[in-house]
Amino acid sequence: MTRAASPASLTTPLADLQINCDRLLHRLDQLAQIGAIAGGGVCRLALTDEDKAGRDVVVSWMRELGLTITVDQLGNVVGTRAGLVAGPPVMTGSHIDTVATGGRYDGNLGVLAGLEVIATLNEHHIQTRYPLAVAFFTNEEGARFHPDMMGSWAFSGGLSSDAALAEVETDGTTVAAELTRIGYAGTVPCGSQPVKAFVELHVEQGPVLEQEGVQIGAVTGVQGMSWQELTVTGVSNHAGTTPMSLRHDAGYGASAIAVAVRELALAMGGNQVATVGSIQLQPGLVNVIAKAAKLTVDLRNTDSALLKQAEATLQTQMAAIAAAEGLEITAQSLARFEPVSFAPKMIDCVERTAKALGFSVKRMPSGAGHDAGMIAAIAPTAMIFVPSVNGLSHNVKEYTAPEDLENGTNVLLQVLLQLASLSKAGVIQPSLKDE
Ligand code: HGY
Ligand code: MN
Ligand code: MN
Repeated sequence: MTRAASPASLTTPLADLQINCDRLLHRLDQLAQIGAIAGGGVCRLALTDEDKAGRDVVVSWMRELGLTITVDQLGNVVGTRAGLVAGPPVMTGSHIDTVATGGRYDGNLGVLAGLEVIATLNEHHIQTRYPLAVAFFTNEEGARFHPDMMGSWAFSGGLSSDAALAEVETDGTTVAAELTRIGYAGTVPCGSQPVKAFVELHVEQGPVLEQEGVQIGAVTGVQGMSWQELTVTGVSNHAGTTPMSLRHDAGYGASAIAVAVRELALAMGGNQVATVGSIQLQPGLVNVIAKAAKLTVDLRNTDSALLKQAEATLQTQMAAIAAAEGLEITAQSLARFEPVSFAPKMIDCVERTAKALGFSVKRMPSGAGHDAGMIAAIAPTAMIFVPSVNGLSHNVKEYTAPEDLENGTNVLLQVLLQLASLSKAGVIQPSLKDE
């Protein structure tokens, strides 16, 4: 732990309280065994058997910690610790579903760090003025069912649970059927659980903190994102006999779009990023000109107008490619979120707390989408970032050093204490047991 001896400038008398990093690391390791894949990564796609197994373990830890558990219609799970006064909780949390080639920290850290905060308060018999809650939200990754942040979007009332439940996966199963199958089709209506404030601890998933040698990120917001699935339709033909001038090659069309996507991001510069993450050709044979292609395009920008500009540029380029090659190109939106800015007071709290604990801290936007970006619609929200080694994420080699995990969780502890305990006197309410 590399923090100042006593962070006197913190506004709570529990500023010296620290989490138990070994316990946190042990839980991270246990959860990472569920869906473990070669290379130290995790594959726990939303609503699969692995997701169920992970959910069951986290719920068992919530019960051990004495939390009251609710499960809503979309399988969002909230564990709540009573405060001295009743009312909406100060909430932390994230997700435990992963992409197919995921790491053990993306999402999982935010949930398990929340449980570590609860465990620390329990063992020190500290009761907060307001209730505290730890949540994990369904299908944050959107890797199996679209859109991503599905659970937290519905939890915050932005997505109708009926629409989400009806979402169909490529193998034909629906969210509703899978939630029932894994036993997490809850009854609490989505959008019915108010939240006093929300703070999410997450690995940065990018290179900035590591490159600048900064310990904590005080996240200012989440960039906007636009996911599309494009279908390119051409004419299948013989690879050997068809002159180039007579081809309507869907494989070429998809490839030309992929190049155009990269070029539009480079031409725009700034925060614009663009990715073609998946391309499938039909029939996908070496000597057959592809008759069809399906590809996904992920566009992101911190600026709403520039994101729209990127979408419009892509549209123009697709039309030109279609005309030149004699193809039909259609687009279906899979997900689209405007950029989100977090509440200034919440960002200040994270930054002030990190500094008071003796950590270097930097304000920065999030390149990745997060549940916090959805909960910000219903509660003052902040995020805390810790460094990702080599900026890697959505990669089995995702790694964050134990010291950084500990630092981030201690910042989370102190931020939650401030948010959940500010009484009129501005002090922590000691547990009633101590009196
Ligand atoms: O795609 C994202 O940014 C998030 O990991 N779902
Ligand atoms: Mn995540
Ligand atoms: Mn992710």
